[in-house]
Amino acid sequence: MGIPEENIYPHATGAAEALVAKHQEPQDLVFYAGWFCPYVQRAWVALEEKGIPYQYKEVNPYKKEPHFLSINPKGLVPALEYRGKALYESLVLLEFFEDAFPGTKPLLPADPADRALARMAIDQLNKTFIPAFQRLLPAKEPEKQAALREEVYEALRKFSKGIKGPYYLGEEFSAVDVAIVPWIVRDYVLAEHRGYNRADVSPQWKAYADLVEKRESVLNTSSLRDHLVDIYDRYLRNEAMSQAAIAIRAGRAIP
Ligand SMILES: N[C@@H](CCC(=O)N[C@@H](CS)C(=O)NCC(=O)O)C(=O)O
Repeated sequence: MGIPEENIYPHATGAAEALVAKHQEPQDLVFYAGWFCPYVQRAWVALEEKGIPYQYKEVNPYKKEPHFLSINPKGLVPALEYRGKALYESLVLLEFFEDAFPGTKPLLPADPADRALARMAIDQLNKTFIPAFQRLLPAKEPEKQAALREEVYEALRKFSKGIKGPYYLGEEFSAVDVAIVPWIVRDYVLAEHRGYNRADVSPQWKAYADLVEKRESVLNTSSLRDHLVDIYDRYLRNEAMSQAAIAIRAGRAIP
């Protein structure tokens, strides 16, 4: 018996569907992706920003098919194959793109200390905002929602203080923006169901979020909201069976 997530809508829609259609030719880099996944969108936005050639292959990671498990034994998207090697973990993939394609537009600053600062901001996001976002989704009682919403706000206020503007590191869209933007694209779920409001975080946050979600690479890698509703409804009812949902329920770190 499988899990309900095995029946998610099978492919990208809207602008993302058009982009997928342009990336079907065989390439050295095969990108195993799920249209709905924020971690996939990180890697996908980076590929687009850098103009790296890739072949897009849609995977339903909830089905745990043997071929996909042979690429990523954790059974998570995104993953990729590059010249006979299998790689995964969205943030590792961002670093890989920087290292393997040096002639492309950099997403990390040139100065080593500035690179470290960018990585620290990303690390902080992964440890605070993203788990808080994930914990707020299934919270039902109003008091619990208020407390968890505050955790989201606190993480974002801390992040906002570092925004140089208009993007996190200044004039250039960078890996820090890539690492957070998929959750900005999806924060309407918290706004519609959990009382979240960008303006309640801070004016800097609202201006930043309103800007980055309109970036071309972000729009082009976003599917229509229609089929995301099913996925997020399961999170909101606390019935999701993804590895992240199971980890959050058990009080463990998300994989
Ligand atoms: N830490 C991983 C997380 C990836 C992840 O959780 N992907 C989800 C989809 S958004 C997945 O593949 N889930 C399959 C499952 O939960 O079984 C990364 O950064 O790439």
